[in-house]
Amino acid sequence: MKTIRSYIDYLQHYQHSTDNPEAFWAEVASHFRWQKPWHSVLQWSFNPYQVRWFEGAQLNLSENCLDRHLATQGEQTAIIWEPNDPQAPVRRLSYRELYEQVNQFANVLKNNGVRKGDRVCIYMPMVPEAAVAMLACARVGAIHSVVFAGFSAQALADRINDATCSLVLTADVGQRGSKQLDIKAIVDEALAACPSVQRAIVLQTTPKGCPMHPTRDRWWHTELAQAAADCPPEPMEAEDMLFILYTSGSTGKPKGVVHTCGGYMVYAGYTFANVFQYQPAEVYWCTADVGWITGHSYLLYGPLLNGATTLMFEGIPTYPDPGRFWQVCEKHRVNIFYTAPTAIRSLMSFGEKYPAAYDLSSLRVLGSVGEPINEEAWHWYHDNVGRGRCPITDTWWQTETGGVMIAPLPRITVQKPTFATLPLPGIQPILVDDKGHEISGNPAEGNLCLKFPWPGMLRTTYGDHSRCQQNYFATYPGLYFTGDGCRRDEDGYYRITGRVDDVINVSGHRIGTAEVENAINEHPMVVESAVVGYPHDIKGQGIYAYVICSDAPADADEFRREVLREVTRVIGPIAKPDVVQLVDGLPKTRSGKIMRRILRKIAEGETANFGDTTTLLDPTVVDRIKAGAAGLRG
Ligand code: 7RM
Repeated sequence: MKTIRSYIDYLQHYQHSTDNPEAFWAEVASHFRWQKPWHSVLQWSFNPYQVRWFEGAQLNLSENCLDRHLATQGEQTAIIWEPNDPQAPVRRLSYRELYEQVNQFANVLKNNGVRKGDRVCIYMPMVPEAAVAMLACARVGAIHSVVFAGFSAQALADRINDATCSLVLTADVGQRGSKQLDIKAIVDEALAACPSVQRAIVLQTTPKGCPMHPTRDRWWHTELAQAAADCPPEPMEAEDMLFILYTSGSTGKPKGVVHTCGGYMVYAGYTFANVFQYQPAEVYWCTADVGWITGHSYLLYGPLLNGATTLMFEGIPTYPDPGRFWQVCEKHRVNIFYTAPTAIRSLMSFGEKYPAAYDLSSLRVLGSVGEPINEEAWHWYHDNVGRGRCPITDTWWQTETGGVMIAPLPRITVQKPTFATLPLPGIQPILVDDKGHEISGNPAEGNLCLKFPWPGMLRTTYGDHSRCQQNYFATYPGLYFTGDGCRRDEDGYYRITGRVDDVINVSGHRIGTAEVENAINEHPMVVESAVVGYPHDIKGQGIYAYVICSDAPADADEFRREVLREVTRVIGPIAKPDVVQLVDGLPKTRSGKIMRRILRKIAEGETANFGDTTTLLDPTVVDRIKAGAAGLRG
C-alpha cells in the first residue's frame, strides 16, 4: 500500500481525496486483490441514505488477509497469542498456519449447514480461534456477529434473535485475570430463547470441558478432524454484508451496525497502514477485545490486510499485577501499542514504578481510542510508557465509521495532547449548531458531522433501514451525525468533547441510558428510573441511576444490590450503575419529559446553577434529590 510519508504528502493526499474522491479511493482499492473489478467507485445519497462503493466488484476478505500474503510471507507470524497466565505457553500462528486453520474451519462451517448470507454468532474469549472463526465466516460468505463475552445471556439472546443467527461459535470458558468466565453456561441459557439456532460449535480450552447439548452442540476439535483442508474463498459482491456488530444508541435496544465486504476492507486496510505507520516485521498490539469494533478493525482485519504481526492478549491489564501490559511489551518486543484511556488512567493510579520496571525500548508508536484522553493521562502515557520518544495517535472513530476518521499520523502530524487533530484523507468533517447550520472558521465548537461518504461507513442497521436513516441522517438532513460534540481550534485541529446524546461512554464502552433504565425497571419494586453519566476518574464516565421505588425498601443497600444484579442479568456487568440513588420523584416538565440536564448536574456534584426550572411540574423535587445525593458518590 502506498502510504503517507510526510506532512506535504498528507496535504496532497487530502486535497486529492476531496477534489476527486472516486479517483482517490480507486487508487487505494487497487492495492487489494479483487476477483472482479468494479464498474462504479461510488454511488451515494444521504437523503435518503444509500451508499454503494465498488459496485460490480467481487472479492473475498479472507483471501486478502491470508492467501494474498502466502507467496511473500507465508512463514511470517500473523498472530502472537499471549495467554492470561504469564507462565502458560505463547502461541504463534504463521500466515500459512492461519490460512490452513481458516480453510479447514471454513469447511466445518459448511459441514454444519452454513451458507453464504447466513448469520453466525461468535461468543468467544480472546483466543486465536476467535480470529479463525471470523476469517472462516468471511471465507464462506457468512455474516458474523461477534458478541463481547461480557454480555449477559439475555443480551446475547437479544442479539442472536435480532440477526436470526443459525449457528453459534463459542468456548467452554474464558480466563480473565484470577476469574474464570463460564462462557458455555451463558450460551446455554441464551440459546433456550433462540429458536433460530440449529447448532453450537464449542472450543475446548480446558481439560475439564463443559456440558454439551446432545443434538445441538458439537466440539470444535471433532468437527475439525472431519473437515477437508481446502476451502476456496467465496466470491462476494463488494456490497454484500461482511458483519453485524451491535452498538448502543440513545434509544431502545442496541442496533446491529452493518458493514460490507469491499468498502470495509479498503478502509480498514488503508487506515491501519497510515494511522500506525506500520513497518514490515514490526510487532503490533491492540488491547481491544474482538467483541468491539476496535478488535475487528485493528486487532484483526487491518493488521492482516497489511501482512502485519498482530498480538492478541487474553488477560487483563492488572493480572497478575499492574505491570502486565509492560511485561508483555517487553517480552514480545512490541513496536506499536494501541489501548484505551481508561486502561492508562487505571494503570496510572498504581504509579510509575510498573512501566519503569520493564524494557520498553522496542515501542515506536502509541495509540489511544474509545474516549477522550485527558491531559494528565496523555502525558503519563507519553512520558512513562513512550519514555518521551513515541508519538501518540489519538484516534477518533466509531463502530459506524468502520475505521479511524480523525487522528494524528505518527511523526507526520504535529501532535497536541487531547486533540485527535486532523481528518484522514477522504474524511470531510463539519461542525454544525443545533439547527444544523455549519459553523465555519476557526476556532469553532459544535456537533460533529460528516458531509461526504467514505468506504468504511455503515450501510444500514440490520433489519431496519429506517432506524439507520433516523439515527444518523435525520438530525441534520444531508449529513451523517456522529452523536459527538467537538471543538476545532485555531489550527483547525479537532478535539472530541464527548457524546451530546443519551449515550454514556464507560471505560470506552458505549452504553445507552435507555438500555440501563429498561434493565432497572425489570426489578418488581421499581416504578421508574432515570440514568445519566457523570465524570469518573478512571472510567471516564460513571453511571448514575435515580430510582423510584414503589415502597420504601426495608434494606436500602440490599435493594441497591438487587438493582445492580438486575442490570447484570439484563445487560452484563459493564452496565452496572456506579451510584443508585433512591428518589421519590424525578424532575419532569409539565409535558412529562424528564429534565436530564438537572439530573446530570446533580450527579456531577453541582448544588446550584440548574438553569431554568420554572417549567418543572414540581420544582421542589430538585432540592430533595440534591439532599439525597450528598455523600452517595463516595
Ligand atoms: C472506536 C470506538 C464511539 C464513541 C465516539 C466517541 C468516543 C472514540 C475517541 C472518542 C474522543 C477519541 N467505537 N470516542 N474514540 N472520543 N476521542 N479518540 O470507540 O462505537 O465503541 O464508540 O467513542 O464518543 O462516538 S464505539
